[in-house]
Amino acid sequence: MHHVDFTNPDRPRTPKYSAHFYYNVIKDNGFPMPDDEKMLYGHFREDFMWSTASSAYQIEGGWRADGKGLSIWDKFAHSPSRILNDDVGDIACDSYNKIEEDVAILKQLKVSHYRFSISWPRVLPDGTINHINEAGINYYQKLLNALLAANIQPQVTLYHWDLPQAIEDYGGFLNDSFVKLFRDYADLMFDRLGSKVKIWITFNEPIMVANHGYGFGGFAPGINSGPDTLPYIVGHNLIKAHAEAWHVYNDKYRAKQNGKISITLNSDWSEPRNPYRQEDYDAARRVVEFYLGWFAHPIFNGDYSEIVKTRIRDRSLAAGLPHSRLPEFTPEEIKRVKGTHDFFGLNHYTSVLAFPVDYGDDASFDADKGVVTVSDRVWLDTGSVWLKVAPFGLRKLLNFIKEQYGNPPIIITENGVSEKGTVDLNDVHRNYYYEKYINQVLKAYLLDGVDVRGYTAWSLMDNLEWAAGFSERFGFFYVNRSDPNLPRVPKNSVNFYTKVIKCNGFPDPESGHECLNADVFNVF
Ligand code: GBH
Repeated sequence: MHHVDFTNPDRPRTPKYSAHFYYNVIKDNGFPMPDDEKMLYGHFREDFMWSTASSAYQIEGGWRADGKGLSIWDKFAHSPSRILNDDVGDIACDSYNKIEEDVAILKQLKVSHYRFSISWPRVLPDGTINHINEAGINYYQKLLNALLAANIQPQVTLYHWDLPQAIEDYGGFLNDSFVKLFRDYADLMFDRLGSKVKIWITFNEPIMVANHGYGFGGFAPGINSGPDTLPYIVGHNLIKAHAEAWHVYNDKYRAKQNGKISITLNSDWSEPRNPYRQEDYDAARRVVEFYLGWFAHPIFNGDYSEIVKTRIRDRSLAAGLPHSRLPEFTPEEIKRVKGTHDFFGLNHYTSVLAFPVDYGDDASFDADKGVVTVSDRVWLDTGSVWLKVAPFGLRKLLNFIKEQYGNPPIIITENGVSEKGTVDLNDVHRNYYYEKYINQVLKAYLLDGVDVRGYTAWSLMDNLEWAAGFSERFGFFYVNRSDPNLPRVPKNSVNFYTKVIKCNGFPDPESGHECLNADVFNVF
């Protein structure tokens, strides 16, 4: 357990990681359950928003129905080898034709809210307000009416990755004119749908758009020609577009419609790989600072964070460039962007262990971050390689947001787990995941005073998991794809989530609280 330096006459002993591990076993006299893994009993605020989510391209289908324009995902999916098994979203879950079925399963879940996204090219086929597709707007009108009739409040995302291809043909997010195009689209949606919507989300997970879409190219539009600069330009325009949409809502619609509008950011939580090494702490911090802070810092605190600015500038100058590869905001822009939030929308799935790595001359987002991440081998696997079960990370991330971004109201807009392979409706792994993660949210709320307003489970039903196609399934409802009617079949977790909702959390089983033996829908 100790390394001995045999080249040194003093034979110095240096503890290895195993020495620290054994030290803790002795100190704890075995393996007691750590406090943060024990269940906490209690409930959330009375008006807590219990939701589940989907997104347009992943569920709607109807890819060319009634005048819809093509999106970058339509084109991407129809290009060879971009999506596993060459799956496409042409039909997906056919939600375009199944409003009734979708609302029925939402009612079965007993959620108070439903988060879905609008397909921009469905309502504006060429991306601009020069041509409005009324049939597309009509679909969302009908969906909203059906939800409200079922007493389910909508949470509407304007952009969940399906950019009109017509806009991409002019450079997409790389073209400054994107800012105005998005503002006009948002304005139209507030005007036409806003009387029925109290929660708006401008963008879902900007980092995925910037980094996967225009950095590695694993997501549409699949661009990987300039990973050193393009993601930063995309991110910059996206932040400005978000701010403009927020201002339109604030100036023109808020007084009358009385809703809230913000952005949804995603982040892993990160711990140091070696908890005895300061460099690993710094690396772990950089993971969250680059992931979440890239967007959260300008919007909540003003401008990019010093950590992000300094690293990208230093690495740019060291490579002989005259200025940083990260664009700069003007002082007016900093002011215009800062404060454009009514809540913090958070997507979170997993945690990582970080350590620093020098990427040398390589110039990209990952190289600028200068970190490699791995998983702890004790974290459970799921149906997605990137997703390991590490519930404690959600509580830590919520606390990080509280401390770094001024204690904002937080809506968790996604959290969930996948399976793949053989279909088994008895998805006990999903019950386990939700129980442990939601309980960490309860701890953040009750013990740490984090202002959590809502929780959203991803996803309502199995759907097109982007580049992984239909192979990874996150749903409460299994969609039988071999039946042309695409029936939604409840998994066991429907029952579990319904009970958590009914109890508004986790009452002490000893309390005999009525929700515990409530007559919730039984799947089996
Ligand atoms: C969310 O992204 C999305 O908002 C949602 O649409 C999606 O269905 C859900 O999560 C589940 O993935 O294959 O190693 O390149 C979460 C962020 C984006 C994380 C894709 C994993 C793929 C990693 N995810 N990413 S990799």
